Amino acid sequence: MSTVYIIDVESGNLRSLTNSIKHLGNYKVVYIRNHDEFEMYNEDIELLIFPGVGNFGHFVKNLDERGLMEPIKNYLATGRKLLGICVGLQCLMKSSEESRGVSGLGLLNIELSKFNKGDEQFSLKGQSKSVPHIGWSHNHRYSSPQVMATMNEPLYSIGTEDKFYFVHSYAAIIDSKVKADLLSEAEKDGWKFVFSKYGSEEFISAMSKDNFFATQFHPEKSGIAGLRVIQAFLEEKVPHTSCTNKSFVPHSGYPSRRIIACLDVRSNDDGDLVVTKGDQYDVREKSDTQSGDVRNLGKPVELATKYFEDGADEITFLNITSFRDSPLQDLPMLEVLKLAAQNIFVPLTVGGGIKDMIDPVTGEIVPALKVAELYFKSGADKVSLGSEAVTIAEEYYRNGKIKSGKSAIEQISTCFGNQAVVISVDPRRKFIKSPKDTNMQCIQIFDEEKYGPDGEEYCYYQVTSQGGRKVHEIGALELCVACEELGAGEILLNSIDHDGGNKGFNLELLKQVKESVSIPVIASSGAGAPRHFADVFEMDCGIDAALGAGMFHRGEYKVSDVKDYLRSRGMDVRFETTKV
Ligand code: 1PR
Repeated sequence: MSTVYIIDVESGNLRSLTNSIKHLGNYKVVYIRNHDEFEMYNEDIELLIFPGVGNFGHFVKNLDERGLMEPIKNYLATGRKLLGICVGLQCLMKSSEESRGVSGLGLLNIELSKFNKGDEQFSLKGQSKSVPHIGWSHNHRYSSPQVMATMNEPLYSIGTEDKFYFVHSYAAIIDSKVKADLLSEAEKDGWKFVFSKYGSEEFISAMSKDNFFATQFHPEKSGIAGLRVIQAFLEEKVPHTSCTNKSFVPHSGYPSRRIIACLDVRSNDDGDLVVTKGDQYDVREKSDTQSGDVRNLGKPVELATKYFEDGADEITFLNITSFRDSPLQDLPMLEVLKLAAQNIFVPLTVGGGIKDMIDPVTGEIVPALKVAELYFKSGADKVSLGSEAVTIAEEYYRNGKIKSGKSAIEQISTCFGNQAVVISVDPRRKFIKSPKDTNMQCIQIFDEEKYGPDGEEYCYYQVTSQGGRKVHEIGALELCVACEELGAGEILLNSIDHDGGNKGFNLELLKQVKESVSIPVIASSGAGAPRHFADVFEMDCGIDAALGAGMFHRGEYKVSDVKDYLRSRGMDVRFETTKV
């Protein structure tokens, strides 16, 4: 049995990486957390993985404090195998705009820069480019025709047909700083590069020299295509024969439309954890013949696995009764995540109860950061904050928009990266007679049939918390703007008015919010048919992810039906049919 060693600086989800390695064969996985552990295993290490998430400076500082920089440098010099992932690729560069004054390992004289929100390619379509870049993208070329000519097989099985999951704001972007000649010099020195594009910006997506290999994308989160890449690294074979170096073709630079399956989870009256769904957040059966029980639509892990196999690009689990305190080690979703992460190799988000909490057993205050960390260790890639985000945004406005640095959004994003923090918003429409009646930005209603019950011609979307139970004097737009400012990386935008209605997403609300933030917005609530997903993507305001719940749970449509439909409308979606 071979052993795979993984550098663990406790800043992310290593469970998925470990699971993907175990899924591929009979491997033992050992974590290396500090200098002493590195030295203890050093002579035995033949396969080393160096995964990184979050902020460049935070990650490098962590490596430094643990005395790992030198051992990694020395290891590389011996020519043994190493796979760097995401910030694990970035920190091999000289530096990053993200953390001025912090030096990486400096294998290449490259400074990473941030994606440009004002990308012309997006502006031409009247959209702003979302940053971070979150989603599934192609790789579209190797560095130069000369390098390609020397290659008979794709680098570590990275071909052009497959899409890989990226989540990052900074990259080795080929621009005036990272000039093409710098790369050709590196090529002469034996480096090979693979490039991807986000909008008009081209960046290094993977690179390799001798036994060293690194990817900006997350192979452990890239479905079957990603598993093949890890397998190619572990086994030094290239099993995917259908792509060749000749098959690279330029692609648009727009990530695929993401289809997310969402599972609202809670205990039913017998105490079993079930996936449920209602309308407008009421999840109890209503018909005369039913007893008012919690609607049971299946088991969380079974359903999630089915959706993964059917092509879901991400899975979201929401603990909808999180306002009831649980003992820290007994949070119901921890087990769900651990089991789900064993066989699901796309990003997993968990929400519900990510807040400072009091452990009812020990009476101790547990900070939200610690709660989030438990979820990351159990297999989550992102955590979603609902009620806590409302409290944080209210405080932010009360304090004259001054950041305290102490909020859960700021703390989790600093440690685990902005991409790891999703804000789940539960707004309900509020009609008003005049914009003067509120401080919130409102929407004018032009269609008379849609006026409020007393003929109101304006509305805004008033935020609720605790699953719609508590109403707040803050609008969805204002909440999202504050959370982006504080470091959130993505918005999951529900709409109580549309939830469970099967009549389509709330386009008016989605447009209003997306036009005010530059982080990605996930459309949620109301999906009842594949055409509803097309409606939201064709709105062209920059929304590239949409979520369905009830229509999938009730078996009315499969994820693949939605993707087939979108493809028939000329939209780019990820398809994956083969096994590793
Ligand atoms: O406030 O941080 O503890 O998080 C609680 C989380 O649980 C929030 O994300 C909140 O949206 C969610 N939640 C709370 N109560 C309910 C409920 O239904 N009673 N679910 C609930 C909200 C919204 C989506 C739903 C879509 C799509 N559900 O998850 O799946 O609306 O549904 P559809 O496609 O069937 O229309 P905290």
